[in-house]
Amino acid sequence: MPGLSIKPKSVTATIPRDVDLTWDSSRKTHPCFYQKAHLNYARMHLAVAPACNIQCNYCDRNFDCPNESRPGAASECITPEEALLYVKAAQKTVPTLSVVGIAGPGDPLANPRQTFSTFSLIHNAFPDLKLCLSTNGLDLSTCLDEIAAFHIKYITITINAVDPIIGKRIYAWVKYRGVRHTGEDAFAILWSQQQEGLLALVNKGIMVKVNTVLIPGVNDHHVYDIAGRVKELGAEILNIVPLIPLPGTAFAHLSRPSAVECNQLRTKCESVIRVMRHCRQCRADAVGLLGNDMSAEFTREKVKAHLAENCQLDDVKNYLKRG
Ligand code: CLF
Ligand code: SF4
Repeated sequence: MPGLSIKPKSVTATIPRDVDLTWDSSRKTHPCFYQKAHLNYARMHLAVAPACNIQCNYCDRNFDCPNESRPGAASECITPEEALLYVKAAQKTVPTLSVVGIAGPGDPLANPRQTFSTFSLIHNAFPDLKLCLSTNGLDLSTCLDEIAAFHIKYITITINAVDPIIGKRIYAWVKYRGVRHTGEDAFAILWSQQQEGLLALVNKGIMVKVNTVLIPGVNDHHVYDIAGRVKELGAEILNIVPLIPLPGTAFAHLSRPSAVECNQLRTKCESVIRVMRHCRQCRADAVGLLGNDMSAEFTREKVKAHLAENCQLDDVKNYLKRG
């Protein structure tokens, strides 16, 4: 592993946690981190992150990142400035908006300029909105300062394996510090960075959810081990999401796990970690309550029309001129 300073085995200790995150009452308005909130509080995803730094074997880049979103239609990517205007528009039309997240369509941290420019604009304009991101975790440790600077308090890391034999079947390659790795090396780097990143976030008082894609015949017998390990590292919640087998991917031939299979596994894992049961595998440009996606109302054309009607701000005028 040329150029690597972090060895996978260096992250073995259970964290000495002096921060109890369960006191954090603000999560009661986060629709994903607190189940009851999803009926009353909305989230908005800003699709500003097109690139990815790894290749999961269930992913087709023509679709949204399946780690945190449902394939179906490729998202239209927007700029950070446009993202701010989308949030301004949402303030009028989605009054229950409590969280703004970046979840793709690639990996937010593989697009740090777009991701943190967006969070900076949103944080300055709307300091009361919670900021959230979902990542594969590879570049977490290099982004900790920005994460702290913009008060990003909710982070999801997708962790699909904690064992290299299983992990190497899930990832085709990992690009780290400019070098592309494959096989067990690729997984070792990713897993090392995921552990390091998770520990660092928890020690900063940031709430971490782990998403695990349930892949039949690959990691289904391994999810309980993942649950135990990420709990040791300080993750708050585990979200088991069923594989969506996409045509043209290495896992296209696998079947989608049934709701019964998912729920049995969730119940088993609940003995070691809090488990999310209300995930909607939403799109990278989802808007609204989890059960009521309004993303069709947030196309470029509709946002422009809404802003022209409702706002007189200079930045809006400039945006409309640029058209
Ligand atoms: Fe979005 Fe994800 Fe934040 Fe929620 S979604 S970035 S944590 S604000 Fe939520 Fe959607 Fe499931 Fe994600 S229902 S796919 S868990
Ligand atoms: Fe695809 Fe997301 Fe995996 Fe990147 S992290 S390869 S976008 S599923």
